[in-house]
Amino acid sequence: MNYHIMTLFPEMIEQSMSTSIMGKAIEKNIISVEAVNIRDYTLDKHKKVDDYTYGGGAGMLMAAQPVYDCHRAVSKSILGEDSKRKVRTIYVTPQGQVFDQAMAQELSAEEDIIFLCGHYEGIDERVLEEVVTDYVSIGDYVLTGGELPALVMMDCISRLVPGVLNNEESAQTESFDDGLLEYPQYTRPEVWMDKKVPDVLMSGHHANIEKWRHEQSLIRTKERRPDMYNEYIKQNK
Ligand code: 4FL
Repeated sequence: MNYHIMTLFPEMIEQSMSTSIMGKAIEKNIISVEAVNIRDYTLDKHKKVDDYTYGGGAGMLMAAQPVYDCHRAVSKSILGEDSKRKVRTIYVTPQGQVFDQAMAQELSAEEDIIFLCGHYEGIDERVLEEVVTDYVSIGDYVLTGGELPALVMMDCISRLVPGVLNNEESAQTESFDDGLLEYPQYTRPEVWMDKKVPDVLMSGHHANIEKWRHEQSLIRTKERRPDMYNEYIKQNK
């Protein structure tokens, strides 16, 4: 998996991706991260990338030219000079489809993904029409830029790429896998602050443990995520 992030703040991407599980996956050459500074592509003599909006209103927009030239350069580095193929290009925006585990699963099969991170009030619509293949949001809120959403998506996608997690980590059944939240879990000591670990977990009876965990998942999902619970009931009728 090769990520290419078009941004005005490449250090923000490089810093976050160099640590922990991501850092290891990069060292192992399972994933690669290339943060490209859109500012390097501006033709403006003062290195400006933003401008006022036609029609007025507050705020500045990123201009089409640096974004387009940056995207051309990144695409060329992936595909070579002549290829007509389009590289998956995700514009991170609150105006997109909301990112979820299923989308992460689908994207984890790509060889290359370009993330376009906006700043200011957004990007000139004409260049978006030319380069963007997917508009993706991470939720209904506004941030100062698209870098954090891009990092969130890369984190989520990367842990689905074979070899990024070790066997123990990936074998773990987890929330969203089957459309239910994870059951409660406990480690030593057996009693903490007068609270005892549920007896069934100490019984060694694997069928009973499985049954208890599934029941707990149902109870927890109904309580905390009634939307997910209703969907699960509908699917498993
Ligand atoms: C992107 C917010 C995706 C939520 C500002 C610039 C954003 C965002 N999901 N806020 N991009």
